[in-house]
Amino acid sequence: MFATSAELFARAQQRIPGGVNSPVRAFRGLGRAPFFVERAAGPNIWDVDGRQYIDYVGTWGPAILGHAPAVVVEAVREAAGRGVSFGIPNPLEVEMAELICSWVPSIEKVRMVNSGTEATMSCVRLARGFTQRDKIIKFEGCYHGHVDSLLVHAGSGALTHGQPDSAGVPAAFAGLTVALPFNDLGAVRAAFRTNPQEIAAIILEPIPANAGLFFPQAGFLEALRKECTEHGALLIFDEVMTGFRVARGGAQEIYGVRPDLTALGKVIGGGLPVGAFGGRAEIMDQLSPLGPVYQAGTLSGNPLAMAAGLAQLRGLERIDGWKQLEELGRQFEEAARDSLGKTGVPAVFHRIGSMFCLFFTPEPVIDLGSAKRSDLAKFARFFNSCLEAGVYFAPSQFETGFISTAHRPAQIEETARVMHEALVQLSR
Ligand code: HOZ
Repeated sequence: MFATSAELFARAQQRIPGGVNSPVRAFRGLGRAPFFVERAAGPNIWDVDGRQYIDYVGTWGPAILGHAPAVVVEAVREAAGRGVSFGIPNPLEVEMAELICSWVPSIEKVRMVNSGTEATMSCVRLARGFTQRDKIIKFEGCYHGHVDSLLVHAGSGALTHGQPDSAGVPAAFAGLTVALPFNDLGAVRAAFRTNPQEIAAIILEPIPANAGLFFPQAGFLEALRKECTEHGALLIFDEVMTGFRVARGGAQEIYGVRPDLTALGKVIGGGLPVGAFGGRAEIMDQLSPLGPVYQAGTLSGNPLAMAAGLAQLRGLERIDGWKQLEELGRQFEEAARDSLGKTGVPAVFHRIGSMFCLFFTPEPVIDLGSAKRSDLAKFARFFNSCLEAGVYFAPSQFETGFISTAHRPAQIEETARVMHEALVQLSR
């Protein structure tokens, strides 16, 4: 039997900064301490205190088939029997590279890394090496991992904890990052004008999902593509969240825009630590040992991670997972909109496929500025009511919810009941 969450958190705070290994897990601003997970299966997690939850965090995205799906567990077990790490090429890396390139047409060559942060960091270095330019454009509220030059007006935990510009990032690095409001094409054009021949790349989440969830306005991504091409800059899509989730070929498939480079993670690792970055062959061939841009990793292409990722991706395709996720997402959305209508709570609901967010603001959310108008006290009350009733949503207004193929309509119905009750309480 494990210690209780309270005991574990007290011990953790003595030895782990803030008691957590990633800040957003600390549940700050919610008036409560985090719970500790004992196990997870399908759509559920159980904490060490014996409570069961319907989970809509899904380990922040990777658990697209639910937790511990048999295909993934079996693949990892089988691969582990043959060795857990080689540090030399293995056949599964080749299979993974071929699968990624065949599902995402803009990716002609790909390299595996161990996290989304490594993937975006490598994209930026490669873009700088390829274009021989130093500056990059990013968008406020987009979060690309904890890369120095990308922790400027960042989303996710950095935003939740009020540190969108991290200490420890030299001003000289941050000075090379031009941060602009999302969906503001005029600002992008002005940035190209005032930094002629200096912008190496634009990096963005094509569907920003780390400041809540909002969408590119019609024509925005296409216009970014055009601006980059005209100015000799690269277009980098960070599809760590959306890749293989919103569609088989990610957000770029939905919007029909071809980036030069793409960063991937989460779903491709089946829950193991994995990232990847890829794109046009002439750019990727600038990487060492072919080219002058250095990038490496002892555990990159790790056989367990490759086995887990391949099993998950193939499993998803076998069951036509994206269709199922859309149906579950639609059911969830109908229930949420119905409750908002009945209770009159001023809120904006966003969804694409199995990703969703409920912003506690009456105004449209199109960028970080509008997302930040959300009522965080209301969010905290909603989150806590749902958690107490056995539904676990992401512990921050500035995160996205995820549905998995393991969620059944009955669980969505139960979630709808719990959400409705929480909204009724908020409306009083
Ligand atoms: N939004 C983050 C990942 N995209 C949450 C995970 C974390 O920072 O621990």
